[in-house]
Amino acid sequence: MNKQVFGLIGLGVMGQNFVLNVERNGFAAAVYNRTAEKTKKYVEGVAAGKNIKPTYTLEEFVGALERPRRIMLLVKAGVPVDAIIQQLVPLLDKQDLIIDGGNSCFLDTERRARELEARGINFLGMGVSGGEEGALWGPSLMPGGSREAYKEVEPIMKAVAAKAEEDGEPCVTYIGPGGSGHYVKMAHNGIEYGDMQLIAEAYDLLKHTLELSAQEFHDIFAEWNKGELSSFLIEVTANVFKKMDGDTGRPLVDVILDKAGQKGTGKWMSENALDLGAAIPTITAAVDGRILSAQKEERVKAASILSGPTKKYNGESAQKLIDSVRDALYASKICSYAQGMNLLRKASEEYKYNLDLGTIARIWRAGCIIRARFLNDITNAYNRNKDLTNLLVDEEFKKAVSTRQEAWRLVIKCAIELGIPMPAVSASLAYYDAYRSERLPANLIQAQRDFFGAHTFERIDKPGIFHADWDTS
Ligand code: NBP
Repeated sequence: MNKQVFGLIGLGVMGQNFVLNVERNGFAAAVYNRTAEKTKKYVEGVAAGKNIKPTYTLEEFVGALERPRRIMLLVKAGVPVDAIIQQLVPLLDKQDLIIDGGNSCFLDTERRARELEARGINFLGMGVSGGEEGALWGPSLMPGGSREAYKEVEPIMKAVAAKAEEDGEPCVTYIGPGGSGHYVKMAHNGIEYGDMQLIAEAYDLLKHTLELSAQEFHDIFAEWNKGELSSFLIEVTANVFKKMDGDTGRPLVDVILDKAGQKGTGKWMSENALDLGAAIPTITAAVDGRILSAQKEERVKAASILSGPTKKYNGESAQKLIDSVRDALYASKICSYAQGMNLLRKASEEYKYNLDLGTIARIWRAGCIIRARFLNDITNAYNRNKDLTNLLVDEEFKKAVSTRQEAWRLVIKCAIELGIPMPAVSASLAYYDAYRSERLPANLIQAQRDFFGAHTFERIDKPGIFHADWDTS
């Protein structure tokens, strides 16, 4: 009897859709889920009549697959991944491959790769982006682990991945060894946090200054989606403003509670950036923004205690302000990606991932949540100089920021005057101003450190390590 070429464990929204995608592309699949009813419902429902074999024990699942087996896990990240691996491994043969397609922490992936390698089992940690629609019609895939193991599934992954509009290239590439695939997925998600916060801040400023209607916001974001900001997230935002609430007749966005949730990948990125000594202030501001938003009850109390400016907006014309906010958003986005790519560069050195940053930007062009026209510009920047230290010093990005900085500063000035928080837009500008500063006030910090802790300092006029006797003038 013919065996199936691809096995999937975990029939959540991602798993169900991913298998349909695999089967639609001509690969026979077997599926297993911890809760059997879900498997039954799946194969009798959306998967009926397709070459998708249901299995109800792991033994049956493993027995249904051709060797070396290709098994992908799409289960909740964390303990469930270890639990499934533990149950699977005794049933597998050497050279079989396990792919963890969930949002696992890259450090867990490093550990699992070591443990499985020691047992002769191949392992890939693969970031999958694009949500349920992406899983079904073409996600962006970030596989990391052994290159030989990737070769075993490359034809399947290239077939199921999203294809870039510009050149039809599949949005998947071998990322690098160990946990690099999940590392890059983590960075993708952190950048996504940054994009979403920046868009929300742009909306907030315009809402408070111009008191725009949902229809006007729809029109503005739809217009922005035709230009340099063209992206999935701007398109989603435009469409959000069209949705009306059936109960109240108001725009749905206006009745949604202002408490943002998070599942941790943004926080992981900020934590890791601190570990590696990489500054990602825009992305961390986005994580902080979600944390502050979640403290709703405290904010409501504080709102009746603390005061801010009372003045009303009385600045530029509405159109000039809208255009300035668009420019501020784009300049901030460039800074955010500069930080994200810089973190990837540092991680590549630290963990020996040998990441190709231009190619990573290329596989984010379609399928994933941060897909955007702008990613072509990033790939082009790395094509011009593969050792680019920071996107901001690329000729094209330098121009893009400098032609927008007047508008960028105007928007932040307006936010400060009116007391409207724009933490991510402001963090981007501060990053830009700090990065372009030949001299920062760290001389004073070094003096303070030497004063109270004899931490020593270097001088600008001669080499060496110095300590001053601060008690004598
Ligand atoms: P969930 O993250 O909600 O996980 C549901 C699946 O995990 C079900 O099949 C469930 O089985 C299984 N599972 C759990 Br929970 N504990 C288990 C255990 N101890 N042993 C075996 N199976 C277990 O599903 P999802 O939203 O489809 O996401 C899957 C992965 O993809 C996650 O890592 C997620 O972070 C990642 N991801 C999700 C999205 C998205 O948009 N949802 C996007 C990108 C990546 P059961 O049916 O028996 O409970």
